[in-house]
Amino acid sequence: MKKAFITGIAGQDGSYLAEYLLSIGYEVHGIVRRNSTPEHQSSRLSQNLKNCYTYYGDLHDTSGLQSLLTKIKPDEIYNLAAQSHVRISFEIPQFTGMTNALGVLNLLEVYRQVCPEAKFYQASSSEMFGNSVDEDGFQRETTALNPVSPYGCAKVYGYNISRNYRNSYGLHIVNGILFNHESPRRGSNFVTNKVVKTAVEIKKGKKDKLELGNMDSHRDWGHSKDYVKAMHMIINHNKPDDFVVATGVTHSVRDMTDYVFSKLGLNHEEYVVQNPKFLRPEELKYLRGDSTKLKETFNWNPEYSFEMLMDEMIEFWLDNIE
Ligand code: G4F
Repeated sequence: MKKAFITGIAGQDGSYLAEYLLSIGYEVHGIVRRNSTPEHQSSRLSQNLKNCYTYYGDLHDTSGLQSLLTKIKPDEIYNLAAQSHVRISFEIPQFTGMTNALGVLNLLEVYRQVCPEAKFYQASSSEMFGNSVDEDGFQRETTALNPVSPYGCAKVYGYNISRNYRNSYGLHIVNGILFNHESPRRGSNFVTNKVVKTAVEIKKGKKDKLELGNMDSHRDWGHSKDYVKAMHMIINHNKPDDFVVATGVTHSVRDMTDYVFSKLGLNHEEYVVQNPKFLRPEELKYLRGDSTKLKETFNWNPEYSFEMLMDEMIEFWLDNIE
């Protein structure tokens, strides 16, 4: 039975990845950060999953990581833990840097010393591109990295140090450069889930407006379930490499909002107001990923379209808001 170790196992991607690996016969171990409300740590991942074990841990606590990796001896390590909110990274830039940049280095060092025969996946992000777009309107593995947020800058460090460890020490380290990916498990302060949840609350008479920031930015939105399968393919490639994971389809925040409200029989223009508090000091305007390398190497194709993704999220909130 192969063993996987997942940081960020209680998050959207961590929980889907754990479920996927369990379904294909893995034993799964993962760390969650201790906080004062335990419900936050178990809301996405069922506590009764067979062959799944969680521990308190943190990317800043290298001695804890060392004893866990020594004990577990995983075959695959997935580093998904992060301060994952871009706008909030402007409010807590140092914490974001310590976690998303130095946290990667902490884990790489423990891995290199304790279980260097394992494979290592680093969760890199399309936020690293910033406002770089190739002439044909896509971002891909060769597109310049010009981050526009503390989050993006820290992720570039994580990406580069992972490549550096791969090249310097001959370790099997890979980067998945994932474009935005959502699901009903997405935190409700990310724009898709915020729009869907609030639109359903408006539909059910519980709210009368939706406050948003910039509605003109474009994102390439896929489903987290499709993307965790890509993570598993990427880490198991015969040679360690870096891959973009994206749908290749982009929508503006305005179009996504219009889609959701229309599905509920509402006109978004009657309810959406701009609140400057949700604007970012510098904005990443346009993302559209080219996953040709991933598709040609693994025959990966997303099962979910944008519409299927949004419809699943709408159904979830219709079922879960009284
Ligand atoms: O949903 P978002 O907060 O996602 P963002 O910033 O693109 O980051 C996500 O995707 C990255 C991959 O590129 C990940 F690395 C990262 O961890 C995260 O998963 O915002 C999407 C867009 C932005 O342009 C933002 O300015 O929506 C715009 N927006 C407009 N109003 C809003 C809001 N975003 C949020 N969160 N809340 C708003 O009220």
